[in-house]
Amino acid sequence: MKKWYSIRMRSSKGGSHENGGQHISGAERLVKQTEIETTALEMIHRASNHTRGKADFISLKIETVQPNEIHYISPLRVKEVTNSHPHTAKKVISEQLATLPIQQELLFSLYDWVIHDEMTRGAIIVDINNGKRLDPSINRGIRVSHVDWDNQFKDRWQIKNDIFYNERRAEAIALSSKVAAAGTICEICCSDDPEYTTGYLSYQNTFIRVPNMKEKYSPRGGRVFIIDSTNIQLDQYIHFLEKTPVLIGVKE
Ligand code: PML
Ligand code: MG
Ligand code: MG
Ligand code: MG
Repeated sequence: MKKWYSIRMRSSKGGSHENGGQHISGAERLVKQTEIETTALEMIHRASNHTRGKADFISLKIETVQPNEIHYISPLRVKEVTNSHPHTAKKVISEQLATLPIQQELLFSLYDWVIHDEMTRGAIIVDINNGKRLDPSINRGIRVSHVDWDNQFKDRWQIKNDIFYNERRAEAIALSSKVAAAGTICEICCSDDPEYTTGYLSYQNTFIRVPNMKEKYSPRGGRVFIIDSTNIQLDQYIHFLEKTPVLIGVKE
C-alpha cells in the first residue's frame, strides 16, 4: 500500500506564533508521495503572498501517515443563504439555527466573537449548555489537521453537486466535514482574510454559506465549535480533530 503524507503549514509576521507573531495563514493537506513537492511549494507561495501581509516565519511539517490509520468520511451537503449585509447576519444565522437548542444571547455572542477574533490561530470549543470555553490554550485554540479530499472523489463530487469551485471553499468543506464527524453540534466560521467576507455555519450535516458575514477589509475572523460537554469526551474529541487522518471520500 502506498504511504500518505500529512503536510501542514502555518505562517506569521513579527516572529513565530509562539513568540507573539501575528498569524498570516495556515494550510493542511494529506497527499501521496508524488504530490509532496508541489504541495509544499504551493504552501510556501501561499504564505509569502497573502492579503493579510507578508510572513517572516513559516513552519512546514511533513509526516508519514499509515494508510490503515485513515478514516474515510462523507462531505457535508452545501447550501447558500442570502445575506446582503453584515447587519442582517445575526438574523440570518438565528433563522438557520432555529432548531439549535442554544440561548440566543450566547449564539449572538459567539457570532460577535467569530467576526472579531484576532488572537486565536485555530478554533475555540464552547459548551452549548453554559457558554463555557473548553479548549485548553487561549491563543492557539484547536488546529484541525490531517484532513483532505480524496482527489478523484472531489472531482466527481463537484460535478455532481454543481458547486462553484474555489480552493478555499473546498478546504473549508473538508475541514468542516471532519469537525462535524467528530460530534460537533454546530460550527460558526468567518475568514480572517480582509478580502473574503463569506463565512459559514455547519449544522445538521449541512455546510451553510453565509455571504457578508463581516465587513469588507476586516482582518479579523475565527471559528467556534459548539459541543455538548455531557455527550463528548473532550480529550478524544480534540485528538480526533488534531491527529486522526481523515480523507473526504469513500475507501476504494
Ligand atoms: C477561511 O478562509 O478560513 C474560511 C473560508 C470560508 C469559505 C466559505 C465559502 O466560500 O463557502
Ligand atoms: Mg485564513
Ligand atoms: Mg488530496
Ligand atoms: Mg483566527
